Amino acid sequence: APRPTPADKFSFGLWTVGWQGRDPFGHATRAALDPVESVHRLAELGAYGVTFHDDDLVPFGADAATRDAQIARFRKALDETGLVVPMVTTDLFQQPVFKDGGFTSNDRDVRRYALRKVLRNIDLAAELGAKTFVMWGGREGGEYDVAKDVQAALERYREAVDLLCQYVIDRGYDLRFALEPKPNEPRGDILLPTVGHALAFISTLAHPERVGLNPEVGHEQMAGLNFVHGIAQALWQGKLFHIDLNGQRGVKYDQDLVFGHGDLLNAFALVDLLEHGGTAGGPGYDGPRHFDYKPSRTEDVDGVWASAAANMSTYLLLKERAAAFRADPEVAEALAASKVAELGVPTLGEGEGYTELLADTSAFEEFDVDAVAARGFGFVRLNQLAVEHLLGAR
Ligand code: 3MF
Ligand code: MG
Ligand code: MG
Ligand code: MG
Repeated sequence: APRPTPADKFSFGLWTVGWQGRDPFGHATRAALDPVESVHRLAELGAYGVTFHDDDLVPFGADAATRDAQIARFRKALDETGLVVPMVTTDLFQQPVFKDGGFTSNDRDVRRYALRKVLRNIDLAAELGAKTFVMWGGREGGEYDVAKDVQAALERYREAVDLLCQYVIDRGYDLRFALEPKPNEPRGDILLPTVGHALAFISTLAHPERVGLNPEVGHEQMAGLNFVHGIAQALWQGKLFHIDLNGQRGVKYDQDLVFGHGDLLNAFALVDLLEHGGTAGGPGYDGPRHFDYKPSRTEDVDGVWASAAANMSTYLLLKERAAAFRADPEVAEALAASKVAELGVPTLGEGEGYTELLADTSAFEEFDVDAVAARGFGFVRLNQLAVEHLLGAR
């Protein structure tokens, strides 16, 4: 398998490789990892970046001296390895105080405390040179429809994000926010459950240009949605600020499998989209390829690093396969037969409006509905070529 290098821009959260395997039904199966060790191991494996929640790096409630010492150790590891911190995120979900959410808790004191916690973490993100601040509102939601005024909650969510944007602008930080949608888990229903909900929410903000998305493969697939479609829309709207790559097998709990260990064909199309963009000149993605996966609790510590490496090699293999797909003349011919590029041609001609369209008898009066309806698009042949490339059979 191809060997990853920093130029591939692979990054991992401390909480991913550091996951000890604790789940609602079972105890931890692995010892805790020191963030400093994780930085060294990730660098050896070829990653370029590491990300973290405030509480992954510094234990919640630690005093100022402990916090400073831990940050200093981490910085030293970054300097020694050359690893960067492209993104920092916030933990408003683990501590009991956030059991009904942070920005949208029914308790106003909790909301004010959550904002203070995040402001402090934003300072740290800027200090470490992060360009993206991710917010996953894992506890923003509920189980009981009568217990949460969702309109008020969205108002408070907006109030929080507006305040954080204003803070970043006033401090002159080169930092953008990325909201991470998820439909459920740990709450029965989480606010901003999908890419679409989050995009609509962003359009209501005071500084919408500062806020984009960090979609996760498994989160959209948990809702039965097509991740590639979600990413394509986020790119089209200029909102793909960051991405969480992993694997998920259908509508069930959040599996956080290795990238590609879920819907492999969708992962192939995703890498093709990120690397090559749309066929009609739509943009690709040049940000970090960030893995938000969990080494399964069946694995020992060697399995942790093997699974971290697996994410990167799967991505690189898919990238190779996607390039081969694009370079294959038979694929080019099948794409043309399927009129894939024709969708990039505007439906109306240059300077044409409805008057000209109404005057065009070839568009309607003389249009041969039956002949066109009888014509196949050849999509299955095209998809089979993709499968053959994916399987290394071409
Ligand atoms: C949960 C998640 C989160 C977010 C993280 C922000 C703990 O399903 O995906 O990981 O990714 O909080 O980056
Ligand atoms: Mg997740
Ligand atoms: Mg997940
Ligand atoms: Mg995630």
